[in-house]
Amino acid sequence: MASSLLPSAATLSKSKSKSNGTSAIHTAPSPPSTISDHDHDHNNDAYDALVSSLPSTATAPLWEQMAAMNPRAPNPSSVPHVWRYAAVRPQLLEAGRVVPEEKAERRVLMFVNPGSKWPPHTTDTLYAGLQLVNPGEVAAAHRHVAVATRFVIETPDAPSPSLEIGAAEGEGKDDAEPQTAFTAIQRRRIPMARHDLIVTPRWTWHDHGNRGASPVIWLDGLDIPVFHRVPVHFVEHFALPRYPAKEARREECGWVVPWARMQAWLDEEAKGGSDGNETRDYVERRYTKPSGAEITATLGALAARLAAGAASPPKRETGSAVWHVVAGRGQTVMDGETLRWEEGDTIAVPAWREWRHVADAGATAYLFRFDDLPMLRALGWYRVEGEDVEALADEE
Ligand code: GTQ
Repeated sequence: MASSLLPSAATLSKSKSKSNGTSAIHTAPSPPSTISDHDHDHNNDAYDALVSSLPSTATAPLWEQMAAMNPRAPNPSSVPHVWRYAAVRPQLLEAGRVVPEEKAERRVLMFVNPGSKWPPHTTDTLYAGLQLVNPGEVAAAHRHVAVATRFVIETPDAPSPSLEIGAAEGEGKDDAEPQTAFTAIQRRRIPMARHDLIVTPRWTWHDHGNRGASPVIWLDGLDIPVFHRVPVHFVEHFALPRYPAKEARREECGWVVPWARMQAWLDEEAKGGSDGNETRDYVERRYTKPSGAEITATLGALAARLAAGAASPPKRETGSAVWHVVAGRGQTVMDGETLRWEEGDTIAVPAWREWRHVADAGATAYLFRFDDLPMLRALGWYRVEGEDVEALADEE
Protein backbone atom coordinates (compact mmCIF):
# COMPACT_ATOMS: atom_id res chain seq x y z
CA MET A 1 0.00 0.00 0.00
CA ALA A 2 1.43 3.32 -1.03
CA SER A 3 0.10 4.98 2.09
CA SER A 4 2.09 2.74 4.42
CA LEU A 5 5.46 3.57 2.88
CA LEU A 6 5.63 6.95 4.54
CA PRO A 7 4.85 7.94 8.08
CA SER A 8 1.93 10.29 8.47
CA ALA A 9 2.59 13.97 7.93
CA ALA A 10 2.26 14.61 11.64
CA THR A 11 4.88 11.99 12.50
CA LEU A 12 7.25 13.46 9.95
CA SER A 13 7.11 16.97 11.25
CA LYS A 14 7.59 15.76 14.80
CA SER A 15 10.69 13.80 13.95
CA LYS A 16 12.04 16.80 12.03
CA SER A 17 11.62 19.28 14.83
CA LYS A 18 13.26 16.88 17.28
CA SER A 19 16.40 16.83 15.21
CA ASN A 20 16.39 20.63 15.13
CA GLY A 21 15.52 21.04 11.51
CA THR A 22 17.87 18.41 10.18
CA SER A 23 15.80 15.56 8.94
CA ALA A 24 16.66 12.32 10.67
CA ILE A 25 16.43 10.54 7.34
CA HIS A 26 19.66 12.13 6.16
CA THR A 27 21.62 10.39 8.86
CA ALA A 28 19.60 7.20 9.29
CA PRO A 29 22.12 4.36 9.70
CA SER A 30 21.82 1.23 7.62
CA PRO A 31 19.80 -1.41 9.42
CA PRO A 32 21.65 -4.40 10.82
CA SER A 33 21.65 -7.54 8.73
CA THR A 34 18.36 -9.36 9.01
CA ILE A 35 20.23 -12.51 9.98
CA SER A 36 19.98 -13.02 13.75
CA ASP A 37 23.13 -13.27 15.89
CA HIS A 38 22.49 -16.94 16.49
CA ASP A 39 22.18 -17.72 12.81
CA HIS A 40 25.04 -15.43 12.07
CA ASP A 41 27.44 -17.40 14.31
CA HIS A 42 26.52 -20.53 12.48
CA ASN A 43 26.36 -19.13 9.04
CA ASN A 44 29.00 -16.47 9.15
CA ASP A 45 31.31 -18.12 6.69
CA ALA A 46 28.51 -19.21 4.42
CA TYR A 47 26.99 -15.70 4.53
CA ASP A 48 30.30 -14.03 3.72
CA ALA A 49 30.89 -16.51 0.93
CA LEU A 50 27.49 -15.80 -0.53
CA VAL A 51 27.87 -12.04 -0.41
CA SER A 52 31.35 -12.07 -1.85
CA SER A 53 30.20 -14.34 -4.68
CA LEU A 54 27.38 -12.02 -5.72
CA PRO A 55 29.42 -9.54 -7.80
CA SER A 56 30.39 -12.42 -10.06
CA THR A 57 26.77 -12.58 -11.19
CA ALA A 58 26.27 -8.80 -11.11
CA THR A 59 23.86 -9.03 -8.19
CA ALA A 60 23.78 -7.50 -4.70
CA PRO A 61 21.86 -8.17 -1.48
CA LEU A 62 18.90 -5.82 -1.20
CA TRP A 63 18.55 -6.51 2.53
CA GLU A 64 21.77 -4.61 3.22
CA GLN A 65 20.47 -1.49 1.46
CA MET A 66 16.77 -1.63 2.17
CA ALA A 67 16.63 1.51 4.33
CA ALA A 68 18.57 3.58 1.81
CA MET A 69 16.36 2.33 -1.01
CA ASN A 70 13.08 2.85 0.84
CA PRO A 71 13.75 5.88 3.07
CA ARG A 72 11.10 6.81 5.61
CA ALA A 73 10.65 10.28 4.14
CA PRO A 74 11.51 12.20 0.95
CA ASN A 75 15.27 12.38 0.99
CA PRO A 76 16.77 15.21 -1.09
CA SER A 77 20.50 15.90 -1.06
CA SER A 78 20.07 19.64 -1.51
CA VAL A 79 19.81 21.99 1.46
CA PRO A 80 18.27 25.43 2.00
CA HIS A 81 20.51 28.15 0.58
CA VAL A 82 20.46 31.79 -0.52
CA TRP A 83 22.60 33.20 -3.34
CA ARG A 84 23.09 36.91 -2.75
CA TYR A 85 22.86 39.03 -5.85
CA ALA A 86 25.21 41.62 -4.39
CA ALA A 87 27.91 38.93 -4.01
CA VAL A 88 27.43 37.03 -7.28
CA ARG A 89 26.81 39.96 -9.63
CA PRO A 90 30.40 41.34 -9.51
CA GLN A 91 31.75 37.85 -10.27
CA LEU A 92 29.36 37.52 -13.19
CA LEU A 93 30.42 40.91 -14.57
CA GLU A 94 34.05 39.83 -14.17
CA ALA A 95 33.23 36.66 -16.13
CA GLY A 96 31.88 39.04 -18.76
CA ARG A 97 35.32 40.61 -18.97
CA VAL A 98 37.52 37.50 -18.88
CA VAL A 99 35.35 34.89 -20.59
CA PRO A 100 34.89 35.74 -24.27
CA GLU A 101 31.65 34.99 -26.02
CA GLU A 102 33.36 32.28 -28.17
CA LYS A 103 34.54 30.43 -25.08
CA ALA A 104 31.19 30.28 -23.38
CA GLU A 105 28.27 29.14 -25.48
CA ARG A 106 26.35 30.37 -22.45
CA ARG A 107 28.07 32.62 -19.90
CA VAL A 108 26.42 31.47 -16.72
CA LEU A 109 27.37 31.22 -13.06
CA MET A 110 25.52 28.14 -11.88
CA PHE A 111 23.90 28.13 -8.46
CA VAL A 112 25.44 25.02 -6.91
CA ASN A 113 23.59 23.81 -3.86
CA PRO A 114 26.01 23.16 -0.96
CA GLY A 115 24.50 19.66 -0.63
CA SER A 116 24.86 18.91 -4.33
CA LYS A 117 27.10 16.19 -5.67
CA TRP A 118 27.89 15.95 -9.37
CA PRO A 119 26.15 16.99 -11.54
CA PRO A 120 25.71 20.46 -10.06
CA HIS A 121 22.20 21.23 -9.01
CA THR A 122 20.34 24.00 -7.24
CA THR A 123 17.71 21.63 -5.89
CA ASP A 124 17.70 17.90 -6.63
CA THR A 125 15.55 18.41 -9.73
CA LEU A 126 16.19 22.05 -10.64
CA TYR A 127 19.12 23.94 -12.05
CA ALA A 128 19.42 27.72 -11.75
CA GLY A 129 22.10 30.19 -12.72
CA LEU A 130 22.69 33.80 -13.66
CA GLN A 131 23.35 34.38 -17.34
CA LEU A 132 25.10 37.47 -18.72
CA VAL A 133 25.13 38.79 -22.27
CA ASN A 134 27.23 41.89 -22.91
CA PRO A 135 26.31 44.59 -25.43
CA GLY A 136 26.95 43.35 -28.95
CA GLU A 137 27.25 39.69 -28.03
CA VAL A 138 25.23 36.73 -29.25
CA ALA A 139 24.85 33.49 -27.33
CA ALA A 140 24.70 31.12 -30.29
CA ALA A 141 21.60 29.27 -31.43
CA HIS A 142 20.96 25.75 -30.21
CA ARG A 143 18.04 23.61 -29.16
CA HIS A 144 17.77 20.87 -26.58
CA VAL A 145 15.44 18.52 -24.80
CA ALA A 146 15.59 20.45 -21.52
CA VAL A 147 13.22 23.38 -21.10
CA ALA A 148 14.25 26.74 -19.69
CA THR A 149 12.66 29.63 -17.84
CA ARG A 150 14.31 33.06 -17.93
CA PHE A 151 13.47 35.62 -15.30
CA VAL A 152 14.98 38.95 -16.32
CA ILE A 153 16.85 40.83 -13.58
CA GLU A 154 18.70 43.63 -15.38
CA THR A 155 18.29 44.85 -18.92
CA PRO A 156 19.78 47.75 -20.83
CA ASP A 157 16.37 49.39 -20.39
CA ALA A 158 16.50 48.99 -16.65
CA PRO A 159 20.12 48.66 -15.57
CA SER A 160 21.10 48.52 -11.96
CA PRO A 161 21.75 52.07 -10.74
CA SER A 162 25.22 50.99 -9.56
CA LEU A 163 26.22 49.52 -12.91
CA GLU A 164 29.42 50.87 -14.44
CA ILE A 165 29.38 50.53 -18.18
CA GLY A 166 32.15 50.95 -20.68
CA ALA A 167 31.56 52.44 -24.11
CA ALA A 168 28.72 50.60 -25.75
CA GLU A 169 29.53 48.55 -28.81
CA GLY A 170 25.92 47.67 -29.41
CA GLU A 171 25.15 46.02 -32.70
CA GLY A 172 21.74 47.60 -33.03
CA LYS A 173 22.65 50.18 -35.62
CA ASP A 174 19.45 49.67 -37.53
CA ASP A 175 16.78 52.02 -36.17
CA ALA A 176 14.11 49.40 -36.80
CA GLU A 177 15.73 47.15 -34.23
CA PRO A 178 14.94 48.00 -30.64
CA GLN A 179 18.07 48.77 -28.58
CA THR A 180 17.32 46.05 -26.08
CA ALA A 181 18.51 42.65 -25.07
CA PHE A 182 16.57 39.83 -26.64
CA THR A 183 16.07 36.12 -26.66
CA ALA A 184 15.10 34.53 -29.94
CA ILE A 185 12.86 31.49 -29.85
CA GLN A 186 12.20 29.69 -33.10
CA ARG A 187 11.47 32.51 -35.55
CA ARG A 188 10.67 35.26 -33.06
CA ARG A 189 13.14 37.69 -31.52
CA ILE A 190 11.66 38.83 -28.23
CA PRO A 191 12.86 41.94 -26.37
CA MET A 192 13.62 41.26 -22.71
CA ALA A 193 12.08 43.62 -20.17
CA ARG A 194 12.81 43.65 -16.46
CA HIS A 195 11.13 40.86 -14.47
CA ASP A 196 9.60 39.28 -17.56
CA LEU A 197 9.25 35.52 -17.44
CA ILE A 198 10.24 34.01 -20.77
CA VAL A 199 9.84 30.30 -21.43
CA THR A 200 12.06 28.37 -23.83
CA PRO A 201 10.03 25.27 -24.61
CA ARG A 202 11.51 21.85 -25.31
CA TRP A 203 13.44 21.51 -28.57
CA THR A 204 12.95 25.10 -29.76
CA TRP A 205 15.86 26.94 -31.42
CA HIS A 206 17.05 29.76 -29.22
CA ASP A 207 19.82 32.34 -29.11
CA HIS A 208 20.29 35.37 -26.89
CA GLY A 209 21.66 38.78 -27.77
CA ASN A 210 22.07 42.30 -26.53
CA ARG A 211 21.62 45.41 -28.68
CA GLY A 212 21.56 47.72 -25.71
CA ALA A 213 24.31 49.73 -24.05
CA SER A 214 24.69 47.74 -20.85
CA PRO A 215 24.72 44.03 -19.89
CA VAL A 216 21.61 41.92 -19.58
CA ILE A 217 21.41 39.51 -16.65
CA TRP A 218 18.71 36.96 -16.04
CA LEU A 219 17.98 33.94 -13.86
CA ASP A 220 18.00 30.73 -15.86
CA GLY A 221 15.88 27.81 -14.68
CA LEU A 222 16.27 24.38 -16.29
CA ASP A 223 15.15 20.83 -15.56
CA ILE A 224 18.65 19.49 -16.30
CA PRO A 225 19.29 17.59 -13.01
CA VAL A 226 16.44 15.22 -13.84
CA PHE A 227 18.36 14.02 -16.88
CA HIS A 228 21.14 12.68 -14.69
CA ARG A 229 18.90 9.67 -14.00
CA VAL A 230 17.01 9.76 -17.28
CA PRO A 231 19.88 10.53 -19.64
CA VAL A 232 17.92 11.42 -22.71
CA HIS A 233 18.96 15.06 -22.79
CA PHE A 234 20.99 16.34 -25.71
CA VAL A 235 21.64 19.47 -27.71
CA GLU A 236 21.78 20.33 -31.40
CA HIS A 237 23.77 23.36 -32.58
CA PHE A 238 22.55 25.55 -35.40
CA ALA A 239 25.00 26.16 -38.25
CA LEU A 240 24.97 29.93 -37.68
CA PRO A 241 25.20 31.94 -34.45
CA ARG A 242 21.65 33.20 -34.93
CA TYR A 243 18.60 31.28 -35.96
CA PRO A 244 16.68 33.34 -38.55
CA ALA A 245 14.05 35.30 -36.65
CA LYS A 246 11.80 38.34 -36.93
CA GLU A 247 11.29 41.04 -34.34
CA ALA A 248 8.33 40.16 -32.15
CA ARG A 249 6.37 42.22 -29.65
CA ARG A 250 6.32 40.77 -26.13
CA GLU A 251 2.55 41.15 -25.87
CA GLU A 252 1.88 38.93 -28.88
CA CYS A 253 4.09 36.13 -27.70
CA GLY A 254 2.69 33.33 -25.54
CA TRP A 255 6.17 32.53 -24.18
CA VAL A 256 6.41 35.83 -22.31
CA VAL A 257 4.58 36.96 -19.21
CA PRO A 258 5.37 40.60 -18.40
CA TRP A 259 5.77 41.35 -14.71
CA ALA A 260 3.31 44.24 -14.84
CA ARG A 261 0.55 41.81 -15.74
CA MET A 262 1.47 39.44 -12.90
CA GLN A 263 1.81 42.21 -10.33
CA ALA A 264 -1.51 43.78 -11.29
CA TRP A 265 -3.21 40.44 -10.73
CA LEU A 266 -1.47 39.89 -7.37
CA ASP A 267 -2.31 43.40 -6.16
CA GLU A 268 -5.93 42.99 -7.19
CA GLU A 269 -6.18 39.59 -5.53
CA ALA A 270 -4.63 40.96 -2.33
CA LYS A 271 -7.53 43.40 -2.06
CA GLY A 272 -9.88 40.48 -1.82
CA GLY A 273 -13.03 42.18 -0.70
CA SER A 274 -14.99 44.74 -2.67
CA ASP A 275 -14.14 47.55 -0.23
CA GLY A 276 -10.70 47.82 -1.78
CA ASN A 277 -8.83 47.27 1.47
CA GLU A 278 -5.96 44.84 1.51
CA THR A 279 -7.41 41.75 3.10
CA ARG A 280 -5.08 38.98 1.96
CA ASP A 281 -1.56 39.00 3.35
CA TYR A 282 -0.27 36.32 1.02
CA VAL A 283 -1.41 35.63 -2.51
CA GLU A 284 0.21 33.58 -5.24
CA ARG A 285 -0.55 32.78 -8.83
CA ARG A 286 0.90 30.20 -11.17
CA TYR A 287 2.15 31.22 -14.57
CA THR A 288 0.25 29.53 -17.36
CA LYS A 289 0.27 29.28 -21.11
CA PRO A 290 -2.51 31.15 -22.95
CA SER A 291 -4.42 27.83 -22.87
CA GLY A 292 -4.34 27.83 -19.07
CA ALA A 293 -1.90 24.89 -18.92
CA GLU A 294 1.34 24.91 -16.91
CA ILE A 295 4.18 26.58 -18.84
CA THR A 296 6.01 23.29 -19.54
CA ALA A 297 5.58 19.58 -18.85
CA THR A 298 8.39 19.58 -16.28
CA LEU A 299 8.92 23.13 -14.95
CA GLY A 300 6.24 25.43 -13.63
CA ALA A 301 6.42 28.90 -12.14
CA LEU A 302 4.52 31.18 -9.83
CA ALA A 303 4.59 34.72 -8.50
CA ALA A 304 3.70 35.66 -4.94
CA ARG A 305 2.92 38.80 -3.00
CA LEU A 306 3.49 39.20 0.71
CA ALA A 307 2.12 42.24 2.50
CA ALA A 308 4.69 44.13 4.59
CA GLY A 309 5.32 42.30 7.84
CA ALA A 310 3.20 39.32 6.78
CA ALA A 311 4.05 35.62 6.55
CA SER A 312 3.00 32.96 4.06
CA PRO A 313 1.28 29.87 5.44
CA PRO A 314 3.82 27.11 6.20
CA LYS A 315 3.99 24.45 3.50
CA ARG A 316 5.80 21.14 3.13
CA GLU A 317 5.60 19.63 -0.35
CA THR A 318 7.42 17.01 -2.38
CA GLY A 319 8.12 19.62 -5.06
CA SER A 320 11.26 21.69 -4.79
CA ALA A 321 11.55 25.31 -5.83
CA VAL A 322 13.95 28.11 -6.65
CA TRP A 323 12.63 31.46 -5.43
CA HIS A 324 13.81 34.86 -6.59
CA VAL A 325 13.18 38.14 -4.81
CA VAL A 326 11.57 40.64 -7.17
CA ALA A 327 11.11 43.34 -4.54
CA GLY A 328 11.25 43.74 -0.79
CA ARG A 329 13.21 42.19 2.03
CA GLY A 330 12.49 39.42 4.44
CA GLN A 331 13.36 35.89 5.38
CA THR A 332 12.43 32.32 4.64
CA VAL A 333 12.11 29.86 7.48
CA MET A 334 12.77 26.26 6.41
CA ASP A 335 12.29 23.67 9.16
CA GLY A 336 13.53 26.15 11.72
CA GLU A 337 16.47 27.42 9.62
CA THR A 338 16.11 31.11 8.79
CA LEU A 339 17.66 32.66 5.69
CA ARG A 340 17.41 36.39 5.04
CA TRP A 341 16.93 37.86 1.58
CA GLU A 342 16.56 41.07 -0.34
CA GLU A 343 15.83 42.12 -3.91
CA GLY A 344 17.80 40.09 -6.47
CA ASP A 345 18.57 37.16 -4.14
CA THR A 346 17.72 33.58 -5.07
CA ILE A 347 16.66 30.91 -2.59
CA ALA A 348 16.70 27.10 -2.88
CA VAL A 349 13.85 25.31 -1.11
CA PRO A 350 14.50 21.54 -1.23
CA ALA A 351 11.68 19.02 -1.37
CA TRP A 352 9.88 18.28 1.89
CA ARG A 353 11.35 21.19 3.83
CA GLU A 354 8.59 23.15 5.43
CA TRP A 355 8.94 26.68 4.07
CA ARG A 356 7.45 29.97 5.11
CA HIS A 357 8.32 33.43 3.80
CA VAL A 358 8.14 36.44 6.10
CA ALA A 359 8.32 39.97 4.68
CA ASP A 360 10.01 42.70 6.68
CA ALA A 361 7.82 45.50 7.89
CA GLY A 362 7.77 48.58 5.73
CA ALA A 363 7.49 47.22 2.19
CA THR A 364 5.47 44.73 0.21
CA ALA A 365 7.54 41.77 -0.99
CA TYR A 366 7.12 40.17 -4.41
CA LEU A 367 8.66 36.81 -5.19
CA PHE A 368 9.04 34.69 -8.30
CA ARG A 369 9.61 30.96 -8.22
CA PHE A 370 10.10 28.13 -10.64
CA ASP A 371 9.49 24.57 -9.53
CA ASP A 372 9.10 20.94 -10.59
CA LEU A 373 5.37 20.66 -9.87
CA PRO A 374 4.16 19.84 -13.40
CA MET A 375 6.63 16.95 -13.58
CA LEU A 376 5.81 15.64 -10.11
CA ARG A 377 2.07 15.90 -10.71
CA ALA A 378 2.35 14.10 -14.05
CA LEU A 379 4.17 11.26 -12.34
CA GLY A 380 1.76 11.16 -9.40
CA TRP A 381 4.50 12.13 -6.92
CA TYR A 382 3.26 15.55 -5.83
CA ARG A 383 2.17 15.61 -2.22
CA VAL A 384 1.59 18.33 0.35
CA GLU A 385 1.76 17.74 4.07
CA GLY A 386 -1.68 17.75 5.59
CA GLU A 387 -3.40 16.37 2.50
CA ASP A 388 -5.36 13.14 2.73
CA VAL A 389 -2.61 10.56 2.15
CA GLU A 390 -5.13 7.80 1.39
CA ALA A 391 -6.12 9.77 -1.71
CA LEU A 392 -2.62 9.13 -3.05
CA ALA A 393 -3.23 5.39 -3.39
CA ASP A 394 -3.69 4.35 -6.98
CA GLU A 395 -6.31 1.62 -6.77
CA GLU A 396 -7.23 1.26 -10.42
O1 GTQ B 1 20.40 29.55 -22.45
O2 GTQ B 1 20.26 27.73 -23.59
O3 GTQ B 1 21.90 28.15 -17.97
O4 GTQ B 1 21.47 25.62 -22.76
C1 GTQ B 1 22.23 26.21 -19.26
C2 GTQ B 1 22.11 25.57 -20.48
C3 GTQ B 1 21.28 28.19 -20.22
C4 GTQ B 1 20.56 28.33 -22.57
C5 GTQ B 1 21.81 27.51 -19.15
C6 GTQ B 1 21.58 26.24 -21.56
C7 GTQ B 1 21.16 27.57 -21.43
